[in-house]
Amino acid sequence: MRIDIITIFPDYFAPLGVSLIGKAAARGDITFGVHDLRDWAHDVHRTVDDTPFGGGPGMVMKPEPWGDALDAVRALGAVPEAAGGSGLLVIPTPAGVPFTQQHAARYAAEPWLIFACGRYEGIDGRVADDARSRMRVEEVSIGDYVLAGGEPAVLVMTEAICRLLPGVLGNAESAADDSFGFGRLESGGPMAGLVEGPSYTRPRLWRGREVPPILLSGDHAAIARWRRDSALRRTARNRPDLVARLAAGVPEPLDRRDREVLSEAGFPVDSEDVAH
Ligand code: JD2
Repeated sequence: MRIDIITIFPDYFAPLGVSLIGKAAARGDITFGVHDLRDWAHDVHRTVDDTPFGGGPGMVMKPEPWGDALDAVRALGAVPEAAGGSGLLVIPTPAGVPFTQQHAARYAAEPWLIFACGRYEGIDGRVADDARSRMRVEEVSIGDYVLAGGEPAVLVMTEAICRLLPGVLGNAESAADDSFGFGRLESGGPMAGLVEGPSYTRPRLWRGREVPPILLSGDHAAIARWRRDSALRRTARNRPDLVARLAAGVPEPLDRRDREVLSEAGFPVDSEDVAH
């Protein structure tokens, strides 16, 4: 996979040289191109921003450097990592579609991603419209809070995408674990639609606190049920939005025990809404 990033802060992407992503890049499983938008500025001061038409606070990124940068980076499409793909342009913006695990999985299957990092109050709206006339463009948001620019969003998305690439995760079983529990909100498996409960490792007794004894029982069916109960309780506590989906039978119908656990957690679930 090839990932190109256009930014006014190339140094922001030093973390891509570290950890699992850094190793995958060193192996050649991922190729990163980080490009300074100011290389395509049109004046000696390398200006990339201007005042907003119609008034308002702050500055807006000028379209000309972005148009030229995207044309130049798009011309990299002949490189081997991107062969066969036309490139998908991803533009982080607080006004975008919420980025989810499903986006991460879909992006991980692309041969070539191009990220456009805005700053100030964002990029002149014509840049995305113009790009859309020659490539696929998606505007995405990593969450309902306001960042100062797209760079941290691109680091977040890159991590979510790259950990799904074959061979990037240290151990094969962690990738297989994605069919369970959280992150796997839509993906099926026994924990689909739930956040995970806590996990435990040695020592069995720490600061007077025991690991839940069921986890040491060797009874795999009982452990699976206990973990689902634990996940349901944490989902009830932290994610009422997900409980509402579960109550509607999404992504899987709730069983009798699920409804009992949710009810005890203060979320009575109407049994008429669920399959029996
Ligand atoms: C960005 C800014 C618009 C005010 C480029 C913010 C984001 N979840 C998210 N929160 N904020 C962003 C994000 C992404 C790109 C830019 N700004 C600052 N934009 C209005 C301030 C500029 C994502 N993804």
